[in-house]
Amino acid sequence: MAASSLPAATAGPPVRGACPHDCPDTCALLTTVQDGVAVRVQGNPDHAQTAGVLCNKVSHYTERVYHPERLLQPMRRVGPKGSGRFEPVDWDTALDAIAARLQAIAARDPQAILPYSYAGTMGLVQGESIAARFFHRLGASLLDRTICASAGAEALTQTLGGKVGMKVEFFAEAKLILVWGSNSIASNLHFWRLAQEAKRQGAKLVCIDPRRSETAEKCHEHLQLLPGTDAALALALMHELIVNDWLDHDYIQRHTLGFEALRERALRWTPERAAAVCGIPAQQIRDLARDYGTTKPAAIRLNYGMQRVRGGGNAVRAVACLPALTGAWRHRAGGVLLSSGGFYPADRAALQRPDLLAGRQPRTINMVQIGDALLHPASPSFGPAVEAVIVYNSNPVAVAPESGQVVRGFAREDLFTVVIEQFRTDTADYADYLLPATTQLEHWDIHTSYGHTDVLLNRPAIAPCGEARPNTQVFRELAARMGFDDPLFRESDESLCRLAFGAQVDFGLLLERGFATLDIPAAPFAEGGFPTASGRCEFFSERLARQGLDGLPDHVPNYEAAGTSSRYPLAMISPPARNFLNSTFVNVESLRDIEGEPVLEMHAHDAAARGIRDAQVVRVFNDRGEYVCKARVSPRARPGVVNGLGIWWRKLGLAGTNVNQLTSQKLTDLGRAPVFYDCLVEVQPA
Ligand SMILES: Nc1nc2c(c(=O)[nH]1)N[C@H]1C(S)=C(S)[C@@H](COP(=O)(O)OP(=O)(O)OC[C@H]3O[C@@H](n4cnc5c(=O)[nH]c(N)nc54)[C@H](O)[C@@H]3O)O[C@H]1N2
Ligand SMILES: Nc1nc2c(c(=O)[nH]1)N[C@H]1C(S)=C(S)[C@@H](COP(=O)(O)OP(=O)(O)OC[C@H]3O[C@@H](n4cnc5c(=O)[nH]c(N)nc54)[C@H](O)[C@@H]3O)O[C@H]1N2
Ligand code: SF4
Ligand SMILES: [Mo]
Repeated sequence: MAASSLPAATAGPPVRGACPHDCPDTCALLTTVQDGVAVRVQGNPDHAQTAGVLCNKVSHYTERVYHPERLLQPMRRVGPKGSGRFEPVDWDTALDAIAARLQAIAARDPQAILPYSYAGTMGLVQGESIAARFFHRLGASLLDRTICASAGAEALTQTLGGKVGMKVEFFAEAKLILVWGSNSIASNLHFWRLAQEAKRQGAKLVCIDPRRSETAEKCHEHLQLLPGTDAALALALMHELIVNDWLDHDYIQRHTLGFEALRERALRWTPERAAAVCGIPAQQIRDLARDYGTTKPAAIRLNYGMQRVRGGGNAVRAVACLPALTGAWRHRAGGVLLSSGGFYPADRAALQRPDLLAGRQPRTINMVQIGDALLHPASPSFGPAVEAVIVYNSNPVAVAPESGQVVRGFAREDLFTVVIEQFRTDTADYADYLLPATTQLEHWDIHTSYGHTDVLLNRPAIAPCGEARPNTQVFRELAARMGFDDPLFRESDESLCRLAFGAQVDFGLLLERGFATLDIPAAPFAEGGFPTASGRCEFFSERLARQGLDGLPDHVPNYEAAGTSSRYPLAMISPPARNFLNSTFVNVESLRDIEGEPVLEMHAHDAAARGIRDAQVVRVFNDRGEYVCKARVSPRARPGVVNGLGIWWRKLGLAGTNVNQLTSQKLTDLGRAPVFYDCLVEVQPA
């Protein structure tokens, strides 16, 4: 471990930490340690957003940390790629070999080396700090980290000026809440708590989701639209707001840009037209518009469900325009929240040091298209073939689209693959060297959130298990072996935690309480002041228009829209299973037991038409591949849409694949993001 001036607390009061997972709630943790062993992980009752409650997954955290299959020592591949056969080696042997190989490749062209990482931990330090410095100094290919949120992020940036919105705590005071594209009970539990509070105070809750999710069934209304049709719905809502004059003309005039153009566009979207596109009754759209236009304050929890289709960016733009039309922003319990990430003054450049590129401009590879990238030969436009990939904080073989291609890529015998992991995931099976990583209970980190606006500090509660090391330490040691001798490669984790916000956040307070609240006004856009260039909510985006794109939000149909193919008549979405977090936790037995087996939810009509009974094993397929799972004939699925709950480890599924065998590597309209829920399939009894 890097030297640190503060000892990790190992006895006495619970150790304050932060949940590392990719979840908007970013809970404050309290870990009870006895004799050096973490015996319990609980929510910190002093942290308002956590309120002493954790989800079921992280309540089971010690099972994950002390799991019998935790990787506890470095391993070297002995069997063929993908076989998962390894032999233990010591750290020095592994790091020497990796450094030598990377050096040899870098001597020809460092761009042949690709880092691959995402949000296994959301921590700023165990995420991209020393790792980014290392790859920048090396001149490796850059990774476009688009696999989750970049369509919505780009859409918000073009509309509101950044990843900003309502403060989550004020949803409790709203009188109308639209839960749009989110199964909050599964994936945003602490928001759901606030929505429940609002409900008790008389608020109406409306869910907009193709699936009758756990959340949808607990709302007053559910608009069960077809996947990828949210922009049409939002435009029809605008139509109704305009023709009924449920508009805040003063707010529009003073704080928005492009109303006349938007008005003209929206007037073309009658409820009838949208109803035909969305596959829902026109009256349901009219009723929602009346509620939205006449209830104050009205709040929208906009989430990721709608973004994972071709028109995901436009859909977010359309929805993000609504609160400015009605002036909902005037009230602290009005507006929209997609992500609060843009409020944080984190100094990512200080952590990641892009200046180490020293003028070089390596190519950028989109992580969504890792399958194609690994199989791409050298060419003048692409650059060198990828010769080495270093994976940390991610499980691409399970989570990236079109897994057939991803697996073929990782199976290349000439590809040098290093995986830094806590477990032997589907991706780990393809490693040449597999290095054991610490968990959140074993390392320092500092966290922003995309659901609230507090900063959280995570102190290690226990010593690293076995020979596991923090990501930072792995990259420090590789840097030393590659001759990168600048002191910035030796900076300690605690010092990186301090650097993340510099003087902007009181580090003493973080050490003492574990969290600090950013100073943001309760109703940040009550008087406009959006962080766009114009300072207004931009209905019309000049910036998009200059790129040759539509300046206004519009409905962009799916690449693979429901009902457009006779061979593959069913639209498949693959939202998360409640007891997993992406592909994390699939190997924790107590959680996997609750999920049972990989399932595909089907409407009774679609099942009957195919002679499929409940619990029958089925083949789900399209031109990209095939996935075997169990059919669950269920009212959660609407006719024409099947729900393949994710994201199982391939090797723990029924026939060695998961839903991503079927998804495509195509990209969204904005933000270069994946289209996981824009996917046509057919289903047959297996
Ligand atoms: N338990 C659990 N929590 C998680 C995760 C997890 O895997 N498990 N993942 C985490 C991550 S990485 C993220 S990004 C967030 C995601 O969190 P959210 O954005 O809240 O998304 P989900 O819960 O995935 O819910 C998406 C919902 O959108 C619906 N949906 C699918 N297509 C469409 C569409 O076209 N339009 C509309 N309106 N809805 C659609 C799905 O049926 C699903 O109910 O959750 C995080 N939290
Ligand atoms: N079909 C379909 N596919 C999807 C989605 C979907 O809804 N449907 N959702 C997409 C979304 S929203 C996302 S965000 C991506 C998520 O994709 P990923 O970010 O790859 O998420 P996980 O599957 O949770 O894998 C994270 C891995 O990081 C490891 N890890 C955790 N902490 C550390 C650490 O400190 N060090 C190291 N070295 N490793 C660590 C964990 O053990 C885990 O295996 O998946 C996407 N894929
Ligand atoms: S996964 Fe989400 S809800 Fe669960 S403990 Fe972590 S931050 Fe909280
Ligand atoms: Mo995500």
